Amino acid sequence: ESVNTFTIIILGTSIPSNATLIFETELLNIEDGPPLVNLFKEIDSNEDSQLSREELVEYIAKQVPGADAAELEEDIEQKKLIDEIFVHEDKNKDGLISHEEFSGPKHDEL
Ligand SMILES: [Ca+2]
Ligand SMILES: [Ca+2]
Repeated sequence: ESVNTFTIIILGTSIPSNATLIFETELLNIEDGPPLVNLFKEIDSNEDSQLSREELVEYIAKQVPGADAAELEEDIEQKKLIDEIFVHEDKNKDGLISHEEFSGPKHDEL
């Protein structure tokens, strides 16, 4: 059984380790180095250059086999951690993470 660990730490090193979101997934293994994806683009499903909470939850749900966004939102622990991400990433507190605010991988040339 190959279960890799996907951590939301890829969203940014500014997130304290006690707020690390850990998911077991067979889809990703980014522990061995920086991810080669433009994560911002991956999460921004409506391409308005802002990450909404909804988009983040949907993205995370996609990484967890068998989970869906509604389930994640009902999980109090996950909810807390998603809140935590917004506290750290959403610098101007408008409820959206802009491309500028986002501290994870967000450039195509990475
Ligand atoms: Ca968006
Ligand atoms: Ca913001």
